[in-house]
Amino acid sequence: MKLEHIGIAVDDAAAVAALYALLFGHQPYKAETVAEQGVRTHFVSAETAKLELLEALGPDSPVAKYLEKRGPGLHHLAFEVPDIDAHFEQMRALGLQPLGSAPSAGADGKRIFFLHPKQTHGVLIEFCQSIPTPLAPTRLTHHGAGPAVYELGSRENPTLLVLPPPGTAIFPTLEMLLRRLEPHLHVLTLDVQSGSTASEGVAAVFSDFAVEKAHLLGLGVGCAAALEVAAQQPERVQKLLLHAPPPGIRGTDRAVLLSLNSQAANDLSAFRALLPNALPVLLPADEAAAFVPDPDLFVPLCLHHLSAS
Ligand code: CMX
Repeated sequence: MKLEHIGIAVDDAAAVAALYALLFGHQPYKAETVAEQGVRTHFVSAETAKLELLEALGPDSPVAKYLEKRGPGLHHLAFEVPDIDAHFEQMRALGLQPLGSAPSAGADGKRIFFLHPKQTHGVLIEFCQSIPTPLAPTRLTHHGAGPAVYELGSRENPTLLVLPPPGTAIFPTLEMLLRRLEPHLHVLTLDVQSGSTASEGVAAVFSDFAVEKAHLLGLGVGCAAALEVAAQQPERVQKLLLHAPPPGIRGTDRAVLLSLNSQAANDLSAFRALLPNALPVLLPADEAAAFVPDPDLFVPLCLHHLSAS
């Protein structure tokens, strides 16, 4: 079971956010009102921990009661479970009494329930399950039919431009990956559709989202688009990550060949010559790897490569 987040009751979200930015180097990457829980949430990444700042929406909010009785501070620990309904029943079978008659909607696309701190030696425990909620694209309408762009995370974080295979809708596994990257990065996912090239799409994203430079992540066939962009706009590409490039993928006129065999190192040195300002990183994957990697393995690896100089 994974610790999903730590809830912290706050009476001044802006002051806490400013202090945490100093301590952890990150501004909140998302704020959300959860009327059903009587709270407004602000999510902050502290690298290995996700912190949920909780503001009371009104005097009846459980957070208002908490602040009144105990003052600001640690409020709850939330653990992710694979099946929240089954877990709810399991708690009952153990003789515990989860709050509410069933799991309910929480922040950050989750279904949640709590165990009362009286039952758990003074610690309010939440269980949660992420429920895929379709991402809404921001279409670049003034570029004609244009590519679809999905934006997640704070614009104050470094930008990661994700290039999946053209025409890829954001299906649940990809969405899960993007949401796991969201606390750490400003994530723009570009779905290049027919009628425009990757370079055109990326140029539109750079201008529409006022992005000067970005890391690129090619996924599967999307590696071809990432290579094309990196070759054409090297000054705007910081690091280039390629996951599961199909064998034999080639750059444009400069014929970059990347494969997953022992030739990869040679191929990458050729690529470095082509892209002196970028640091290409070929993430390990076997030939049969799905183009969307396992977030548990991929996200730490990706963050490690992106933070290395
Ligand atoms: N941690 C530890 N103890 C807590 C607590 C907390 N978060 N909240 C309340 N308590 C303690 C109180 O101090 C009090 O202890 P004493 O009797 O020793 O004084 C006792 O629990 C009862 O407190 P209360 O003020 O009478 O509160 P209630 O029993 O009415 O409600 C609780 C407590 C946990 C049921 C209520 O706060 C609740 O339903 N919380 C879950 C909902 C919630 O917090 N939602 C926001 C989360 C949003 C998200 O993550 O998505």
